[in-house]
Amino acid sequence: MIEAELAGLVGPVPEAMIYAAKGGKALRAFLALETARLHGVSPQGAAHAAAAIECIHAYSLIHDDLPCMDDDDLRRGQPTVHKRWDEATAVLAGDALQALAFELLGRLECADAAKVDLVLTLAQAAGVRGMVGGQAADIAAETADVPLTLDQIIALQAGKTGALISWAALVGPRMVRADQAALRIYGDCLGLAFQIADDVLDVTGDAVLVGKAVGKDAAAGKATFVSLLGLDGAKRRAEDLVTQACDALSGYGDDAETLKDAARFVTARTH
Ligand code: GRG
Repeated sequence: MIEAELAGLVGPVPEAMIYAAKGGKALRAFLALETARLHGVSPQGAAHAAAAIECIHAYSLIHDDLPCMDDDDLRRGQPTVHKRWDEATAVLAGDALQALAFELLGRLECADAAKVDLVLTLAQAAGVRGMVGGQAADIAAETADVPLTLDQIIALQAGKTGALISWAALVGPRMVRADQAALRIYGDCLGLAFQIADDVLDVTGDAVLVGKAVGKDAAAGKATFVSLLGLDGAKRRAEDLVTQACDALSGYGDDAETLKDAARFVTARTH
């Protein structure tokens, strides 16, 4: 979809945008489309919301990989955008993906009140109260005198990783102005389980399968779910969260099986 949006544009920035949007698991798009389906919205009807959240995600990965942030050469097994092109292209491609996300939401076909809600809440999830705030806290923690506590890490990750996942899980009820309570629990638990699984993969994962460098957190002496809970404790916590996420969906019956499978995949994944 992002490729189709940029059809006809030439030059390094649109090429880098398409490159960065490809090759991922598309978990956030899947959550948007599946929760839309649960609320009677077709894949076509929710496609712009699914593409919007993947645009924000792709932008965050491009910027996170920059030398001024995590300084990574590989992402999804391929050179990162600033390595494949250069830093200016990486910054601009990230900026343009963020702008494109809101353009896509603006073109979503749903009631105006639902559209405003989706735009507002995505801005909050991506911004200083969400992903950017979490990323800033993570960077600050690297040079702090005292390591973060478990509660502080949970709060940080709820912003850095959780906010976009939670937003994606609420696309369905938001589009039709339905009750959000069950999917809010599902999304919040899934987001935290996802981050714990990421910390576990940083310790146990194979760099080739993960598609990026592993072992960076331990090398940097960072407090993570694994350093605070131990490897088995972290895995158990992630499993408990997946169970909570699945239990929250009981009211949707068999219709929610694919979302439950996605939650189980998050802790079983190798990449
Ligand atoms: C630069 C503002 C800004 C924020 C960056 C998302 C993020 C914040 C940093 C990424 C660092 C990181 C690897 C966090 C762990 C969780 C995460 C977002 C992993 C990547 O998401 P996946 O596994 O990626 O869904 P794919 O490649 O499948 O799309």
